[in-house]
Amino acid sequence: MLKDDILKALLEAGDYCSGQALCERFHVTRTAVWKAVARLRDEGYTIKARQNRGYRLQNTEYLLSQASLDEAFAAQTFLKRWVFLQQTDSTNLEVKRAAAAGDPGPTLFVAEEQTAGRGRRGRNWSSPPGSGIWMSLLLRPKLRPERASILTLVTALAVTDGIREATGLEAAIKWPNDVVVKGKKVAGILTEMSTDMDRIEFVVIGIGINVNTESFPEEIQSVATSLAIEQGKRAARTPIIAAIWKYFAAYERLFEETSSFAALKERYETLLANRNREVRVLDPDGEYTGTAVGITEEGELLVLRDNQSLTAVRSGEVSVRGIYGYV
Ligand code: BTX
Repeated sequence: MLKDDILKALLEAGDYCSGQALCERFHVTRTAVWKAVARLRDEGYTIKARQNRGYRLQNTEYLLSQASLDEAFAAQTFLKRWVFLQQTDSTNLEVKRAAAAGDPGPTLFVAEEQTAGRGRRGRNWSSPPGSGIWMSLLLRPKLRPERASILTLVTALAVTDGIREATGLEAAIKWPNDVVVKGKKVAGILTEMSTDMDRIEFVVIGIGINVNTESFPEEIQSVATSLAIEQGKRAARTPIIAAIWKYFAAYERLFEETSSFAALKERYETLLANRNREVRVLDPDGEYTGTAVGITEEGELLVLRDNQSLTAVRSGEVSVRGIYGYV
């Protein structure tokens, strides 16, 4: 589409681009260029127009685009393909469609906005444009299906380390699929899997991160926060994305090669927000409380129950809540 071509040209230029040059480059009229610029502005881009100089894109470090991803991923070898979308229903659904079409992966979809972002068990995931990272990976790992749930833990580790490296914030993991800063949720992970007989056909790893969100819908205000709220200034999204997949590539390789979480356990426990905290385990067979003491090599949360017995809690139907807050 013309507006995407113009966006790319403005990004590459990093300075004013004359209207005439854009017309000639894309073989369109001045009105067409002007209309495309108006559409980009509607999408939230700040584009300055000056007589005799043309158009200039402002605040480019805060933008997500195919060009910014191309640059971020140029030197890595883990991802084979990455796709930026201005809007989609859900990046997890994008992955499923790509997998059905035979995409071998690893392929990453990143969207500026999701109209049907989902959490676990069909819950809604708020994904407005301009403020977050909504992305999903298509992966075809050589793992037994019963090991796939550990990929959620591997991902939580990569997201936490990526956020820490890119922002300096003390992000931590709320087992099994949230990343928190100061006890509030900044990111959620939704892992889905498709199996064929007894092997994994593909895995979808969906990650949602609140980056520059200033306020949240009332129903999640008390549990949700964003990186910008916690660090008191806006953050550029592309470096965070690049850092996360750098860590993921290393951690996932270690996990797949050894087929064990053992090598990652120590780092995971260091970043585990629940550790040594009192937790309530919402087990459908009966709730109980205890202290989270660590993780097993199978990715279960170890809880020392108030009756002094040690229980390994599997993710899935069980939820864990803090006694005094979300963690
Ligand atoms: P979850 O089921 O653990 O969390 C969902 C719950 O979190 C919601 O019921 C709501 O209370 C709260 N919530 C909703 N939106 C937000 C938000 N933006 N920030 C904090 N809390 C929120 C967690 O599920 C997994 C979420 C994965 C989202 C990614 S985004 C890319 C990919 N595509 C997609 O549709 N889902 C994943």
